[in-house]
Amino acid sequence: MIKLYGSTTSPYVRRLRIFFANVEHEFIDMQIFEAEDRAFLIKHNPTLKIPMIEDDGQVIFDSRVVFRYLSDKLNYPALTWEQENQLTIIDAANDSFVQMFLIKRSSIDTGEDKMYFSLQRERLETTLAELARLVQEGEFDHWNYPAICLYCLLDWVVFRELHDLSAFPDLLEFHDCHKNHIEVTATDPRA
Ligand SMILES: N[C@@H](CCC(=O)N[C@@H](CS)C(=O)NCC(=O)O)C(=O)O
Repeated sequence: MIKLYGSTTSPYVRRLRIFFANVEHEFIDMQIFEAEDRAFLIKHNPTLKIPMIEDDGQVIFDSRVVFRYLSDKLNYPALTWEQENQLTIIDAANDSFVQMFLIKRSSIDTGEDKMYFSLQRERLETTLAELARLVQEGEFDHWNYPAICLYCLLDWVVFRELHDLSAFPDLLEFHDCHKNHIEVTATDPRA
């Protein structure tokens, strides 16, 4: 059986848990900043990031590659180039949010006027604005993998109170519209 290593709060893990909803798998909930699980990660995954999977001895790192691996295995259609770009935009925003979150958890003031922080803030504005435009154009009307990834990003931002999304009503509406899927409620990090 496929083993999915992750945590209940990571938006990158949650997208796979939702995508894996109909695939038999074991979910291993890790505390990656605590000694025992960190030692496991160091041994098996040099990126020291979750998610990762293990399937029949094959270890795969990175949500995007795991998605590709599983799509191949299940004969799902590949993403279009437009969808690949949508994922890149979602991941760019997600990575910047993760960085800012970890910096804040290191007790550093991310509001400071520093180049690194302005680059992240600028990227968050451009990526969120583009995602809002794509939502408005109907690009996320189907509950497919890119839409799942967008939902997980937005719900994590709301859950961790990382950004005021009120300037992006389309994103808030999209978020609200998808909150009741069974696989979404089953993976709610607040539960
Ligand atoms: N590109 C990776 C990003 C994964 C990622 O950033 N995961 C975070 C958790 S949300 C992590 O493990 N961070 C640990 C760290 O940065 O030290 C993916 O898509 O899987």
